[in-house]
Amino acid sequence: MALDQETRTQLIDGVARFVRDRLVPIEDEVATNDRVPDAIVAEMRDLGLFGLSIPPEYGGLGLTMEEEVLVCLELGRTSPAFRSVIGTNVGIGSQGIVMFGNDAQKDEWLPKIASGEVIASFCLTEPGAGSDAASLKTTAIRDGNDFVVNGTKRYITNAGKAGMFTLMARTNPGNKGAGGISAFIVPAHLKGITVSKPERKMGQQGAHIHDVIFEDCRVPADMMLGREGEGFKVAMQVLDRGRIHISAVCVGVAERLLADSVRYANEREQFGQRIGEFQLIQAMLAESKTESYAARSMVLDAARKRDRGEPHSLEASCCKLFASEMVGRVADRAVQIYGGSGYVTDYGVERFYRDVRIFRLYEGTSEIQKIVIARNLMRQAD
Ligand code: COS
Repeated sequence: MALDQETRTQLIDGVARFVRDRLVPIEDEVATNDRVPDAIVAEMRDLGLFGLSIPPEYGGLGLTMEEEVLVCLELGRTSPAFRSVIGTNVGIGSQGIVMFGNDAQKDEWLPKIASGEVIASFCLTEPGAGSDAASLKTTAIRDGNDFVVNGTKRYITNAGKAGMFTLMARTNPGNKGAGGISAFIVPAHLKGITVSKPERKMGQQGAHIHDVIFEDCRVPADMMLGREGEGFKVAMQVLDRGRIHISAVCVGVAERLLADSVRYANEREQFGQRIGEFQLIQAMLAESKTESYAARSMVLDAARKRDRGEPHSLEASCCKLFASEMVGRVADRAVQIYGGSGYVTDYGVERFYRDVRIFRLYEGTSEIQKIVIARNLMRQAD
């Protein structure tokens, strides 16, 4: 159920204040140290950010998708690494349980995920299965009351801190396609799980990705999420939702970069006037505004569609495609408007330029979004 107007305003204002007063001032420090301070994580817990999408009966805020988008628009106004701290609990790590978990699974995991006591992580991607997720090779073979899991998952966000994994594995090796895959909740403390050291990456320092290696890891059969053979659909529906969430973050970052660009254009003088007086600079500002406004409108529309219980896979992919590409262009223009300073670390613009590159890759590349959109169009026309 949607929040009443007053509570919604309080929440969004509270997040906006937290971003402005607590996160923006330490963006550079977090990037340099590759670490979000524990005190900040504790404040995120207190604000309820880990439980944005978890139903209130399990201790979360139970936001609608539209409300979650509004929060993400605010969270996007700082380094995306901060959003990543809560991202998997709010999205891909928890939503399999919210959508497909049975009562016992929900009772056990959701309150701890909502409070941030447990970090939830999503294990789909493998060394040989990125965009072609249905070709994943990790197996989960039934043995008595357990499934025995073997395989390697790659680039798994928050795996180093995870208390549980939502795992997609092949329970029927005879079926090499999507139908052979099942989803599981896997407590991170089980024997046979190794998490590698974090990868070094282009941007979003402070957010970490790891390999997760399963070797004869025995997962109790009652940890299966949904029905056997339906794990791919669990993953796809989790991703449909996640793509709206990520799109909102892209819009938030774009709005931040545009605000910074406008401020700089108003201050910086060349040829005896503020650079914002030049029409070529104005054109860049206008293009960034138009595109971020379009993306904002799309994301809110897709979120409302989901809230109404309507199919939204196509719209989620349209948003992810447009918003992630859009923020790349906005970041590029921001560097251009800042000129040489845009390339210098102290100004932070080059950091955002690197940070946003991942948006076109994770939770489905731009090319995958185009496939999803086109297939949906063709199916609708059938
Ligand atoms: N919701 C529900 N079910 C879905 C679905 C969705 N959004 N998308 C696909 N399915 C179902 C299909 O209906 C099909 O079921 P049936 O066999 O019962 O008809 C099944 O899943 C297989 O779908 P499809 O044939 O489309 O699978 P493909 O192997 O062709 O791949 C893509 C589909 C490419 C869209 C998928 O692999 C994908 O999204 N890849 C990107 C993965 C990704 O985002 N990775 C990021 C990792 S997380 S950071």
